[in-house]
Amino acid sequence: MIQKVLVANRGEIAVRIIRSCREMGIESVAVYSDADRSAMHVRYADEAYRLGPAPSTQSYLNIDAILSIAKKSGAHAIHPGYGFLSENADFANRIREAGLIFIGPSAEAIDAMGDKMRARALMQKAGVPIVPGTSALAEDEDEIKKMATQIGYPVMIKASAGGGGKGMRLINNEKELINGVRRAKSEAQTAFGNDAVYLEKYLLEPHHIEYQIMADNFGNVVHLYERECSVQRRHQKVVEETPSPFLTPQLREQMAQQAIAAAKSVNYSGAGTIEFLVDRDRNFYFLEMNTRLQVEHPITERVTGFDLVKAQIQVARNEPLSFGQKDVKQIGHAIECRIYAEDPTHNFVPSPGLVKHISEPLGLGVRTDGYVYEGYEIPMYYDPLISKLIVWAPTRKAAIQRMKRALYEYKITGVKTNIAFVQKIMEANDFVEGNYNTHFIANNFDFLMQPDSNCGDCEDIAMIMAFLDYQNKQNKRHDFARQRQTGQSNWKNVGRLFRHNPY
Ligand code: MV4
Repeated sequence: MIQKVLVANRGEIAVRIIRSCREMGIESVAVYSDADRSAMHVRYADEAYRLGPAPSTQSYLNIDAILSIAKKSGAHAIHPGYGFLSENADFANRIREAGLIFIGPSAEAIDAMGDKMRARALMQKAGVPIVPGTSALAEDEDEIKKMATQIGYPVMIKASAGGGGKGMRLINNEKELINGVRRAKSEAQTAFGNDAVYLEKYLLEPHHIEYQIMADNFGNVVHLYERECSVQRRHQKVVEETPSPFLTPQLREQMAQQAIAAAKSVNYSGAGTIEFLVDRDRNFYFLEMNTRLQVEHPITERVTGFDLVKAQIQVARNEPLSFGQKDVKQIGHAIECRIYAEDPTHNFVPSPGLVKHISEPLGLGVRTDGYVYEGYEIPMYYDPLISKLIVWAPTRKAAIQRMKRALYEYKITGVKTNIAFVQKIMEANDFVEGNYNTHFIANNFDFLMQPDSNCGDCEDIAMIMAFLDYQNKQNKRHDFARQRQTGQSNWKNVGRLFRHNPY
């Protein structure tokens, strides 16, 4: 039924999906923009087809182009990955109308969970706790004021068509309310073409904890435990871990049951994630449901041992899940650091460009899901994620030590990265003690932005590379070759030189 899959994505997730396809004996079809002509997913796939120019709207968001290639290549199914069209109900519908299989949930489930007010109403009906708040806001300003007073300030205004932090506005008192609602509606109309907004009680210092769900077409819904995702910068997750150091065993089980109830309430099929906010008194509330595989899925794969992409394809093949709830255990502790081509010293501005050198960590309990290689040009058009560094160890303390070791080994020159930033996160007391929430980065920003002692190595490497480039440009290749013949390593000498006498 599914022997050839078109991967409608790029970067690390496209490589990740192609790997599972190859292990399943399924042919893979890559699609690429002009900026991705020499990208790793193009090399790894069995076939590759050009989508169009670099801008996403003309390539990875171009439904007609993707469907045309699916037809031309004879693909049986399309995997959307995450981002791009992965939560676009119209894309799912058009794939099925074309007689192909969309590897994901029904368009109805995507639609329902994409409308945040509708999702809240569905969850409330299913008995899943939601944040105290309103459904659709009244037009009348006095009515809105009454609602906000009933909820209690501070309140959050949220866009129904928003999500992931987009279209949110914090209101501290009644004076800010009406103007805040007007602006939130206007911004929502501009951003999403839908001005519907609603109010929620603002939860102080919450944790952002999500549950992985896997469901098949036969009513089987299994949870694969939680991921702690509170280390975020401007709604961009940076570090995720499982198990969460904040959950008690009882709370873990309670939330798991509610996650399953949430999935069942929309007849969910495939991989999905139920996001919760957990306040400092350990009350938990449904936040959003993501109807796609998430960036941070590998930490769940590592502690449970299940390949979630394979499970997605098996469900899309209309097979029952190959595992039941009794087969899902949390073994050990896994942490993921997202490695971005961005410059923390310049407000995390993206840092596309030529990768001059990359050496990735290996060794016991280390996995990197990436797509960047030496000589690759990181394009400016897309998300600056270079890779995810995932480590596993028997305990949280050992996992942090292993992550610090792996980050120390991770060397990338030619572009700026956030490696030094995430190294500091691993050293921060609140993180090490497991005593942090969604305010962690804001509360520790000065410490996290301190120049890192380890970073000297990165500078050495960069300087060595610069020196070697200089030397080569001075046509001193023969010197280098001669030194190699005499066994006198240029690298060691240069490294020693720079380590103690930086410019
Ligand atoms: C909230 C909240 C506190 N109270 N809602 C929604 C989208 C998700 N990415 C973050 N969201 C939040 N919703 C209520 N009623 C706190 C968050 C939140 C957050 C908010 C602002 C800045 C960073 C944040 C990180 C995680 C969670």
